[in-house]
Amino acid sequence: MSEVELFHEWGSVQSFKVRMCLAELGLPWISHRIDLSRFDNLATAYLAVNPKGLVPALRWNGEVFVESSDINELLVDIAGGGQLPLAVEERARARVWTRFEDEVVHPAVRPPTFNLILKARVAKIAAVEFGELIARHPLPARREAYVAAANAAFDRTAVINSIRIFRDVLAKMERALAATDWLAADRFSLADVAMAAFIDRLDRLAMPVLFSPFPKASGWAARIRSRPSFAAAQGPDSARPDPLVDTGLVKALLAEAFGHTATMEMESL
Ligand SMILES: N[C@@H](CCC(=O)N[C@@H](CS)C(=O)NCC(=O)O)C(=O)O
Repeated sequence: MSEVELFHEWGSVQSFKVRMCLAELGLPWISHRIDLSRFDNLATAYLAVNPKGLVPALRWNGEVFVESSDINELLVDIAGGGQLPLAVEERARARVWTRFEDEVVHPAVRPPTFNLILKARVAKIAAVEFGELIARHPLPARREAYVAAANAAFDRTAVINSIRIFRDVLAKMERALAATDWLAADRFSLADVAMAAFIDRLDRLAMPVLFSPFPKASGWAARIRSRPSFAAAQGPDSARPDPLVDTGLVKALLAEAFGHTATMEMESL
């Protein structure tokens, strides 16, 4: 079998999904780290791999595949089914979750990640160098968002909006987990892989309190965190060098998101 090569960043949510899938399937892979803090995703060599300048990208049999959810389905096929395939209707349900992660969860994760983790990183790059680097971004929307975010003050409104979405996401998971042991079925699936990346990011953002009104989602998250594939997807600590977020600030944002009686309100959901 041809070797699987993954172009990825350790601190990227969508790369996490693919690394966890690889670990679940027990597929060996070759790692090409694309250091997003140095904007290696915009280097000519990487744009030749993925002209969109995004990670992850997977090279297999000389062909490049992008979009983390599509990559994970391909990996299941490459592994010859592995442990992840489910009954037809369960597979359809799993796709609803992976699309939800791509279209709702990942976009919601970006403002807190940028404001609480990456802003400090961007601030370290000299303005001229940053301008030159970001001008290479092939996606105009991303380029403009980076420039705006780098120059703007901390975007409290966007972060609070995301925190409210996170709570709704956990409420949705709670409802699903009342029906099945895992998100799409009574068996672990790509749905759980996709949402595991969200759990890892909530942990990195120091927002465990969001779980407190949701016992089933909390139990699911504990099961997810204890899977060897979760640790494998996280990679070594040294690979994720961003400083931990300011927990005092996160607490204040959580209180603002839910009112000053945050815990009470969340428990009544
Ligand atoms: N829908 C794509 C999204 C890929 C994506 O946005 N990746 C982020 C990291 S999680 C990235 O490459 N960011 C770099 C940038 O925006 O320049 C997927 O799921 O693969």
